[in-house]
Amino acid sequence: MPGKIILGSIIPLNWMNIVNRVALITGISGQDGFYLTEFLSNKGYDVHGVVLLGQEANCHPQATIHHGDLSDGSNLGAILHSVQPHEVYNLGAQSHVRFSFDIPISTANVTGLGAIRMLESVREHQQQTGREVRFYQASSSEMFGRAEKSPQNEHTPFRPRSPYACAKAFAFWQTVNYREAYNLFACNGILFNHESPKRGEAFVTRKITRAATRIKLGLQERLQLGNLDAKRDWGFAGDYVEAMWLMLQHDQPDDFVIATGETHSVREFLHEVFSYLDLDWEEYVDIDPNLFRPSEIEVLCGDSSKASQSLGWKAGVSFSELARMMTDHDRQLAETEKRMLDAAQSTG
Ligand code: F7E
Repeated sequence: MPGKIILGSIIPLNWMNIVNRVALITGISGQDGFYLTEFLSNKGYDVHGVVLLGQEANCHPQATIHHGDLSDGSNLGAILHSVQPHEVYNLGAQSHVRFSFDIPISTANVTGLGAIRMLESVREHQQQTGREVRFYQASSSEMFGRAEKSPQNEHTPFRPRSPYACAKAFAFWQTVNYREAYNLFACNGILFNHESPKRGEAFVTRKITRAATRIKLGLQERLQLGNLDAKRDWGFAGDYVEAMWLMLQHDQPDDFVIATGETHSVREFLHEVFSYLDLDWEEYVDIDPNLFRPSEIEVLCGDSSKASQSLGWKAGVSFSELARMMTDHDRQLAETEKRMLDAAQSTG
C-alpha cells in the first residue's frame, strides 16, 4: 500500500487522512456514543464527548469528557473552541418515544432546539476560525411516522406521530437549512431502530432480552409489554455508527436512510429470544395498557439503497444474530446477578 514515511515508519495513505483527526460527540454516554467512540478511536481519532453531569460512567474510556447541556447551550461554543474538532456528531437527545409524550417540552428543547444550538455553534466556530467542521445530525426513522409508502427512503414525506418525532423532524430541516444557507458540510443520517447489548433497558429489545434471561435463571417471573404488533426495522448499532462516519467522509454533504430493509414485529423478537432460551414467551408475558402510546407507528421498514450505492454501506448483522447477541450478553449478566444473590443468601 502506498504510504509516507513519518519517524521511520510507513503510514498508509488512507490512514494518513484520518490520523490526528478530532471528533466531538454529543450524547456520548448513550449506546451510539459508545460504539462511535470505539469506531473512531480505532481509526486513530482523538475523540471528545459532551455529557451531562453524572453521565460520565457510561462513556467509553477512550473519550475525553466535557460537561455540557444541549438544553442550555451556553458553553457549547467554548467546547468547540477548545476541542477544535474536524467532525461533530450530534447524537444527544431525549430519545425515548413513549416518554416524549410525558415531557414534550423538554423533548423539543433537547432533541429539537439542541440541534440548532449545535449548528449555530459550529457555524460561528467555522466563521471565526476558517476551519471546516463537518456536522452529523442523528435523524430518525420515527420522522416517517404514518408513512404512506413502504419501504421508506430519502424521498418519503415525514408524518411524525410523537413529540420526539416532531422534534427530530425540526432538527432534520434545520440541518438541511444550515447546509443550504451557510454551505455547512451537514448531513442527516435517518437511522432506523438500531440495538445492541449497550441499548438502554427502557427500549423494547433490551427490555425483552434482560427479562427473558432473568426469567430463565429464576430471577424474574413475568414481563410486562405494550403493543406486540408494532413492526420495526431493527439493525445492529455497531454497523450503524460506521454509516455516520462514512457520511462525513463523502465528497458532498447529503442525507441518507440507514436500515436493514427487513421488518419484524415485537412478537417476533419475543419469539426469537425466548425460543433461543428454550422458553415459550406466551407463558411469561402480560400486556400492560399503560405501555401503549397515545399514537403509535404500526410499521416501519427502510430502504438504504442510496447509502449502499453512494457510501458502500450495508447492514451486516441479521435480525436473528442481533437477538442472539443481545441474549448471550444478558444471559451472562443474569448469571453474575444469580451468583451474587446465591453468595449473599449463603452468607446471610
Ligand atoms: O419501541 C413497542 C413500542 O421504544 C419499539 C428509539 O431509539 O428507535 C427507537 O424508537 C416498539 C414500539 O423504540 C413496549 O410501542 C411494546 O412500537 O424500542 P422502542 P422506538 O419507539 O421504535 C427510533 C429509530 C428512535 O429514533 C428512537 O429514539 O415496541 N413496545 N411494548 C414497547 N416499547 C417499549 N419501549 N417498551 C415496551 O414495553
